Amino acid sequence: MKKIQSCFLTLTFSLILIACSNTNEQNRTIELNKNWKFTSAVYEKSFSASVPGSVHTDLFKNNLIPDPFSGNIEKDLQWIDTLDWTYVNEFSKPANLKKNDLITFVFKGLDTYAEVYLNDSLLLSANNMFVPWEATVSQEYLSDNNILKIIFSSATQTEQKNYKKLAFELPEGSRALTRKAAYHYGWDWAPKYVTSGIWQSVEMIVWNKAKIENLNYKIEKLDSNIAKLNLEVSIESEATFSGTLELSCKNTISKTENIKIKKGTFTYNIPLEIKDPVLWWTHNLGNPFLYDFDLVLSNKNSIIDRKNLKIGIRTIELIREKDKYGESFYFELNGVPAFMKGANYVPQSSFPGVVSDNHYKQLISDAKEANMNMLRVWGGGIYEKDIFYELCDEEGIMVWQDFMFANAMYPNDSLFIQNIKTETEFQVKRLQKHPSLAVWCGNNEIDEAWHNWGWSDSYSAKDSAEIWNNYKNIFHNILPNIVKENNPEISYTSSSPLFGRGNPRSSYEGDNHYWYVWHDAYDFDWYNKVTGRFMSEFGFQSYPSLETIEYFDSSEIKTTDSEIMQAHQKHHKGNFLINHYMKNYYPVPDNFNDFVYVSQLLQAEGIRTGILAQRRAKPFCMGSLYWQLNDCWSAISWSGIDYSGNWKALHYFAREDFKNVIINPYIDKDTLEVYIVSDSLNSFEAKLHFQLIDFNGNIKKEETLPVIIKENESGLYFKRAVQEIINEDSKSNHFISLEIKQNDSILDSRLVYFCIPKSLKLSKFDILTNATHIPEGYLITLRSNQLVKNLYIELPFKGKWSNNFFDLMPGIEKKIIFETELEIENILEKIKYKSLNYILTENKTPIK
Ligand code: BMA
Repeated sequence: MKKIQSCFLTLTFSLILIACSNTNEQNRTIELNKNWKFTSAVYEKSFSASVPGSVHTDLFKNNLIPDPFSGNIEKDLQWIDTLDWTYVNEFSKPANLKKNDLITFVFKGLDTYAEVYLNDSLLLSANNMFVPWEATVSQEYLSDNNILKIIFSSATQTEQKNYKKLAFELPEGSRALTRKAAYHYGWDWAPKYVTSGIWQSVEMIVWNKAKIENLNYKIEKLDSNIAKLNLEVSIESEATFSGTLELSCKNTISKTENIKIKKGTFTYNIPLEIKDPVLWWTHNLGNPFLYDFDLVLSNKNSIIDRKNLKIGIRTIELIREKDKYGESFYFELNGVPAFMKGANYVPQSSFPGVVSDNHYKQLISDAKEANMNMLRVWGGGIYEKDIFYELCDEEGIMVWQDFMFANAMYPNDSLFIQNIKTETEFQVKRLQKHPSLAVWCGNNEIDEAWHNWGWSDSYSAKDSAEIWNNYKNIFHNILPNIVKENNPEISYTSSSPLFGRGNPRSSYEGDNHYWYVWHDAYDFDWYNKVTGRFMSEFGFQSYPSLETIEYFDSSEIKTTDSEIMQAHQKHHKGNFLINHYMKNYYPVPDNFNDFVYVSQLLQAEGIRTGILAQRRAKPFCMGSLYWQLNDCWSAISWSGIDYSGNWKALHYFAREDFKNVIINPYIDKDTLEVYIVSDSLNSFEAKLHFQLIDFNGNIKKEETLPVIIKENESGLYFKRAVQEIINEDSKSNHFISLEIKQNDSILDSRLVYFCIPKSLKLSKFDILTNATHIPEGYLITLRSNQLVKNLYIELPFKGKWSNNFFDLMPGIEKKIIFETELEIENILEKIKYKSLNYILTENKTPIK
C-alpha cells in the first residue's frame, strides 16, 4: 500500500502541488456523511452505516443485534468491542475542480483508534476521539470514483496491550490509556458499551490559496463606554499574498483590514472597538446578547473564505478569596456575584453520534425552563459538540467545563502526554470563544479518589509518589498552563471537588460534592447542615417515567428486583437506598407503578431540601448544581429528565426552586423561619402573605406583611415558634400557604407542611375537571374539595404538561396546559391521576 502521509490535526501533506494563481471562488465544504457501509471479520458482507453514528447503532439498524438499551441485552453485546470494524465510503471527485485546488479531509470525531485510507493509501492514523483529524491532499490523489476506508481497532484490546507495558496497575485499569469517553466503560448510571465509529461528521474542504482555520477573540478592555477586543484570525495559506479581511456585524459595526498573508499557518490580530457595548448576561440576570460577526477573507476582490463568529461581551471570574469562613468560591458575572443554579450534564446517549440537534435544543430549553443558569459538562463524558455551547450562549446558561478526565489515574509517557496536550490546546481554542464558558476544571473526582477513597494506599511509597507526580504534572502543570496561555480570562480549578469528603476544608473552601446523603444513607436534613461554598454535586436516584420503563421492560408484571430492572439500575446499592429512604419519608407502595411515582417524589423532595438550603445560605454558598440533569440511556438514575425526555418530578420542582425570587421556608427545630431569596439585581417592595389552612380548605389564620426584598440576597423575613402557629394534634392535617405578592401578581408561592409526607392525614377527595381545546393543545381546569398532595396527571399521548406533581389546594382552581398537536376525543376520560392521597387511602379518586 502506498502511504500518503499520516498527520495530526492541521499538518498538511508536504508534497502538495502549491497553488499560487488567483481564484474567483470561495472555498467549498462538501459533507461526506452519506453512503457509508461497515463490516467486520465476522461478517461476509457489508451493511449500510449512518454517519455520524457508532457501530452499536449501525448493528441495531441492520437488525444484527437487538436494541442495546432494551431488556437485559447489555451483557450479551460485549463481543462488539473486542472486534475491529471497517467503515467504507465511495464518493465522486468534487465537480468543477480548478487546477490547483487542494482537498482537506476533516474527520470531526473518530472513536477512537483508527487508520484512514484514501484509495488504499494511508491518509492518517487517529488515537483520540476528542480532536478532529485532518489531512490535505492535492487533487491528483482523487480519481472520478474514490474510496475512503476507516479501520477502527478495538479500543479495549489496544489499550490492554499497552497496559501490560506499564510498571504498575492503575486504579480503574486500562481505560485511562485511551482518550475516549470514560462513561463508555460503564458508570453507575451508564451501560458498558465501548463503542467504535465515526461519531461526528466527515467533510471534504475544497480550497485554493488559503482558508480560515479558527476565529477567536479576547476582550482586552471593558467599561460601560467601550469594549476593546482583539480578534484572532488563524489562516492556513499555501502562498504569500496581500489579503483583505472584512468584518461586518448585523449590529452595524464594520471594518476592513489589509494584511499580508504569509505562507503557513499564522494568527492575524484585528483590534476592534465596540462603543456602548451591550453586555452578555445569563438569562435570569439580563439578556444574553450576542454580536453576530461575519468575517470574509478575500484577495483582489475575490472571496476566498468566510466564517461567522458570535461575540458575547462579558467578564466571568471565579472568585476565590480568603474570608472569615475559609475561602470563597463564586462566579462574578460582569462584576456581579451570581448564584449558579443548575445541574451536571452527561452525554445524551451512550452513542453520542446519534444525538440530533433537536435533542440539544430540547434539553437546553428544558434547562432554561427550569431556571438553570449553569450546567457542568462532567469530565467522564465528552467535550460537547458546538451546538451545545452555541445554545448555552444564546439561552444565557453558563458552562462549567471539565476536561475529559474522570475517576482514574493517568500514565505519563511522552506519547500520552503529547496526545493530551494537543487535545487540551484544541479544546481550549475551540471553546474559549463562547461567552457561556465560565470555568475550566481539570478533572472529576480524581484528587478526591486518590486522597479519600484509599487509592493511594494500595501502592508502595515509591509508586504512589510517581503516580501522584504524574497527576500533578497533568492537572497542576500542563492543563493550567495551556489555559493560561490561550484563555487567561477564564479561571482554572484543578479538580472537582476541590477537597474531598472527610477533609473538613471541603465545607469551607472550594466546590463540594456532597454525597453523604445517598451513598452513606444520611437523611435529607443533612443538606440543611452542610451547604458548602459551592455545591457542584449532590443527588438522589429515582425511577424514570413508565414510558421509559416500558421501552426496556415490556413484561406485564414489573418488579424492582427483576433481572431486567436490575440491569438498568447501575448503582450496586441503588434499589436498597431508594427503599430505605422511602420507608423513612413516604408510604412504600407494593404496586410497581405507584412505587415509580413515589420514587420520583422522594427524589424531588430530597433535592429540594438541598437546593433550598444552599440558596438560603447565600452568600456563604453560591452554587447549587445537582447530579444529574439527563440520562444517556433508559435507566434508574439520578437524572431529573429521563432518556425519553420526560420530566421527572425533580425537574418540575427544580423549576420552582431555581426561580430568581423564591420563598424559602425552613422549620428549624420548633421555629418556622421564612427566608426570601432573591437573585434579582433590583430591590423591590412586596407583600408576604401567610395563611394557615386545614386540608378541607378552612383558613385558620392569616397575616400579610409588607416587605422590601433586597437585591441579590437571602434574608429572613418572618420567624415564629411553631407552637404559636399550630397545636401538636393539628399538624398532620394543616399546611401553611405563603405568597409574595406585588400589586396583584403572585411572584412566588409555597406550601409548608409540619409533618413528613407519610404522616400527613390525607383523605379521599372529589375533583372537578374541565378541558378546553386551545391553540397549544388542551387547557385543563382542576378543583378539589380537599388538599391533593402531589397530583400527577397522565395521558397516553405524546405531549407536554405545563405542570405536574403539584399540590392542589382545596377549593382553589388550578389551570394547566397539555401541549400537543393531537386532537384527543373525550380527553377527560383518558386522563389518569395519581396522588399521595390515593396511595395513603387507596382512594380511587372520583373524577367529575
Ligand atoms: C458523582 C459523579 C459520578 C457519579 C455520581 C453518582 O460523584 O461524579 O462519578 O456517577 O457521583 O455516584
